[in-house]
Amino acid sequence: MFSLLYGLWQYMFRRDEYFVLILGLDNAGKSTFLETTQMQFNKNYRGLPLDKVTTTVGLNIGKIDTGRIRLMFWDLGGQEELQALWDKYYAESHGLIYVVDSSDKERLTESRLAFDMMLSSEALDGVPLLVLANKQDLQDVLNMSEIKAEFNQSSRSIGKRDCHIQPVSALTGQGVNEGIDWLVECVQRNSYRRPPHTKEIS
Ligand code: G3D
Repeated sequence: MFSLLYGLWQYMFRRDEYFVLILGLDNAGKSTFLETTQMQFNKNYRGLPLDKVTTTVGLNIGKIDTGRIRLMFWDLGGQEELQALWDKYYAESHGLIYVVDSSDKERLTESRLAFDMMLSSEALDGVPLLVLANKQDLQDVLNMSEIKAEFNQSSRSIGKRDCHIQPVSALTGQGVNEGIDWLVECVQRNSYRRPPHTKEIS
């Protein structure tokens, strides 16, 4: 009886928190994606107009609540010199979002190499991975097959973790909800490996 009541109390007053890293090259659209995600998921969120959002330098923090789950985002700068800081956050993360600029054909391979370097860290083993093919609202961008062909070269480092490529536009919001819904399901499914932080709802 006690455990039944305790379970009910936990269900009603506690929430699971998962940490999600947002990575990718500079200019890929990470800050814009974080801002749009918070606007779409948080009622009453008052953020910046998207044309005032500036590139991620250092760290942006954000959060969304969906059902009884809270995702805490760490959006890290993608400039080459800042990529060296990414691995400081790996051990604590429950999910990964990697943002690719679909309009930047010249930097596609550079983006895939940074992605490979990221996945070479054992600290990320088994962590669900959402790849966002961003800026799909623009004309003449790389399509999904072109992006998949490039990132398929990393299939060994992706391994058996949950992985999904989602076409999005961080600017218009297209595809953002679908991507986040997928990730929420995966981090929960992976919680036997990376348990969430459980917090009381205040
Ligand atoms: P970063 O944080 O990864 O460095 P930002 O990238 O979010 O600062 O975005 C870099 C530029 O790309 C910004 O333009 C931003 O408006 C634009 N951008 C981001 N996402 C999209 C998208 O989905 N579609 C389009 N068309 N543009 C996008 P500026 O001009 O401010 O540099």
